[in-house]
Amino acid sequence: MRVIYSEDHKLRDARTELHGGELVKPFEGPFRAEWIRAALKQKGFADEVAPTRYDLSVPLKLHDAGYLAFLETVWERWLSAGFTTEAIPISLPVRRSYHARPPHNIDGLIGYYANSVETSITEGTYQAALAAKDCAMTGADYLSKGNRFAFALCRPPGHHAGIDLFGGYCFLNNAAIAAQRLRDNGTKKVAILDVDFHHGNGTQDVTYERDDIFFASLHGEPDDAFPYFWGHKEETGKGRGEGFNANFPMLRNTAWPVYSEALEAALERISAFGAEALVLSLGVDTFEKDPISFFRLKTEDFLTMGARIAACGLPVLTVMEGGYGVHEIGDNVANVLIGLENGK
Ligand code: OKP
Ligand code: ZN
Repeated sequence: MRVIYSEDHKLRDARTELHGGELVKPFEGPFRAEWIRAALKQKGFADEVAPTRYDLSVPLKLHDAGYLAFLETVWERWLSAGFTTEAIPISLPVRRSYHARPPHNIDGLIGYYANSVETSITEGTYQAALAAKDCAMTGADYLSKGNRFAFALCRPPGHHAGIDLFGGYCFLNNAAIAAQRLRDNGTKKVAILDVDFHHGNGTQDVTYERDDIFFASLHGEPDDAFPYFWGHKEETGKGRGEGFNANFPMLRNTAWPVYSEALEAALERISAFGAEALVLSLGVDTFEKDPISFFRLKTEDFLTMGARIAACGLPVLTVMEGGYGVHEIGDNVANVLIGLENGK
C-alpha cells in the first residue's frame, strides 16, 4: 500500500495544551507520525512518497474563506498584537451571542474560529496543516487512478475542523478534503467512516447538508467524551443531507465484541448508500492504553477492523487522525493497513 508522508508535519510542534486546568506538553506531537512511520517501515511498507502540492480550491469548497485567511495569518497577527507565546483563544461565541461576527482584534478572532481551546496555534502550524491536506489529496488522486488502497499519514489531524472552526488538534479537514477531491475526480458517492475514538464533529459539520458524501462516526458517548456537544444518534443530517449522517456513540470500556457490531452497522449503512469509494478517518485512540480515551480495543482487533472494512469491496483511502501516548500506535495503524490488504 502506498504511504503518503510529508516532513512538514514537524512544523506543528506546540509547547502547550490546556488539559485539566494546566498547560501541558501536547498529546498531539511530531513523535506520533514518526512512531507510526517506523512501525510501517518495520512491517515492510516500503512505498512511501511525498505529497503533491495543491492550492486551496478544494479546501474552499468545504471551509469558509475567512477562516482559511485567518489560519494563514493568525500567527503573524498574534505576534503583531504584542503576544509572545502560543496563541490560545479566550472568548468564544456561545449561546445567545446574537450578533457574533468576526472581530478585527486577533485575540477575539481566534475565539470566533475556535470550537475548543486546548489547541494552541504556533508558528508553522498552518504550513503543517497545508502539508497534511496535500497528503490527503495526493491519496485521493492515487485512488482515482484506479488503485485500491492508500494511506495518508496526515499530521496535524483534521476530523474536528469544521466549516469555520479549529480545535481538537485539527485545522483543515483532511478526510473531507480527500472526499471532495474524489468527488471532483468523478466519484459520485463517497463515504467517510470515522473510527477515531472522538466524534468527527468537524467532518459532520462540513458534510451535514450533503447527500453525495455519507458520514458515519463510531465514538465515545458525547455525555462522557470530547467533543461533548456533537455525536448523538439523533444527528442524522439536514436538508438534502437528511439521512446521510450516522452516529454510533458507545459507552466507557467498550471492547471489540460491542465495537464490531457498530462497525458492521456503519458498513451496512455505507453499502446501502451505494458508496463508490471510502475515506477511512483512522484514529487508533480506541486502543486500551490510549491516555485520553476510554475504549478497550487490543492491537489484534485493528487487524480484524481493517479486514472487515476491506470486505466491503470499496477503494479505501485511510487518513490518519488520532492515537496518542504509547508506542503501540504504530503497530495498531500498521495492523489496520495489513488487515485492509488481507481482507480484500
Ligand atoms: C483529537 B482526535 C485531553 C482531553 C481531550 C482534546 C481531544 C482531541 C482529540 N486533553 N482534548 O480526535 O484524536
Ligand atoms: Zn481522537
